[in-house]
Amino acid sequence: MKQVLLFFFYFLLLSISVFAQKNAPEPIGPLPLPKQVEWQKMETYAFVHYGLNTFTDKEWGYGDADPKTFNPSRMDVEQWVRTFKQAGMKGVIIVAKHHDGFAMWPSPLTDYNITKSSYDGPKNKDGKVDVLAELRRACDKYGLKMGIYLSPWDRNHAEYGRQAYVDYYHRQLEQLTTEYGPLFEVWLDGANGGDGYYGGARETRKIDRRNYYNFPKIHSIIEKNQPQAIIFSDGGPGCRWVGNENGIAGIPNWSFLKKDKVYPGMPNSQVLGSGFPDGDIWVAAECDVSIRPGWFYHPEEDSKVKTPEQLVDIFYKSVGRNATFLLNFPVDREGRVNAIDSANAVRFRQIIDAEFKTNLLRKAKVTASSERGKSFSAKKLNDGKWDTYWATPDGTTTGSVTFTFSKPTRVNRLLLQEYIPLGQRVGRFEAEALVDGKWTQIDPGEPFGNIGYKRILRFATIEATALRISFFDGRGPLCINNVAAYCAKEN
Ligand code: FUL
Repeated sequence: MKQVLLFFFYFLLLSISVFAQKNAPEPIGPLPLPKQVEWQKMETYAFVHYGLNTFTDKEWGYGDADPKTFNPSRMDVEQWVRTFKQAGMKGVIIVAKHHDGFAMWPSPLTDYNITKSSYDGPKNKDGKVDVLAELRRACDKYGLKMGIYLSPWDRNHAEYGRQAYVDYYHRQLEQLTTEYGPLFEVWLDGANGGDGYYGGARETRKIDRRNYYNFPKIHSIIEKNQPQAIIFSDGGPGCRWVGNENGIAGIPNWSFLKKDKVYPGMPNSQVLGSGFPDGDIWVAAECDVSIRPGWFYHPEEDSKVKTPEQLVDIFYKSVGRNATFLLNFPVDREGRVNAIDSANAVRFRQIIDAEFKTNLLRKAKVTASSERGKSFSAKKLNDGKWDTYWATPDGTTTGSVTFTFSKPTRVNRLLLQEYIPLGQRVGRFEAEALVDGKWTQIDPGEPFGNIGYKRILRFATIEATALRISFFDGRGPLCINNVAAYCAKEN
């Protein structure tokens, strides 16, 4: 009898452990919200800086320019969106109000708005010119998502620095988040230079960056009216500034921040490039960069538009390092995306599409150092599906996967993705290639770093018979949903 019981006991233990390994690994926080995962999958989206500065040749308007200065000659919002679409952008964030306080929509709260300008374009449902309404229509027509930038700093408003302005800002936000349809992102800029027109006072006003705007209230307005929107700022909570305006994410790049250490306009913003490996909130990085030196259009920068190759390089340093790529287009004085910018952005996308056309690992034989069970086998790494992944058993936080080609194959790109709905886990990885029968480390010309949503390595073309990737310092069992390799045309 005792033996029978013992047998049953062992049988029970065995089935529990087998059952456990069939289950997905436990998530390891901090975790992204589903909307943060969807946002990161957008990868590239456009930014539009357009307004009085475009006509006064400034980057930071003082807040005193006559609204009549805004005078586009051939404005065409559909042309912007068509261009973004061709450039593979999945959405567009428009500067609804920059630091000069000029509203690009008919804000009933201020006269410093588009209806007082020289613009005579298509009208909104109330018979008024409204650049945001035009953008909404164009985005719907071409299937792009829309977002807004509403500068907290306002150099025009007489009450700036006092409570009345904060109420005004909250009411502007209330209107923008209720009248222009679904927004995928709301951009809260952290810049503040202090001085401004301020209703004619022309003085310097200091605010307490952390508390003045009442960020908890701002967040609650956005969350109430646009629950799907990602809130951008230096410290999130939806996504974070990467700490520079060159489009370059750090290596490694953790999607975590420490809640108490971050806020818009915070000092030491360089920590934002790599995040915190031991952070307590999920706030992935966004790389904002302009296709020209300035955010606004300046004719003398027509010869300084980033080339398609420079944009490709930024793609690898942003999307390829676990961040998103927010590419700014300074709309010109005609009211269009300038022809040079448009041609370079579209060519950029053609190059990217060509470089990632054929995944050479799709048909390669794949093996792993360990597997969690059939549902999480190594085969999930190259099945082309986002929601299936290779996972290691509980307690196994390192491992390697090997892809063997049927014949020696030329490669120069390696792409890796973690299954981020369960957290970002891999601390470090390395990649090797079997060349002429010898395992040699791949040289990406930069540290391997970590992975997250996506990591892409570029290296000189090698002819390999197999590739091996080793993962270290996992924060739990490994969950990798994609490994791909490509051979991009070399210049
Ligand atoms: C900065 C602003 O000061 C720039 O003018 C621009 O809007 C950029 C995207 O953010 O903080």
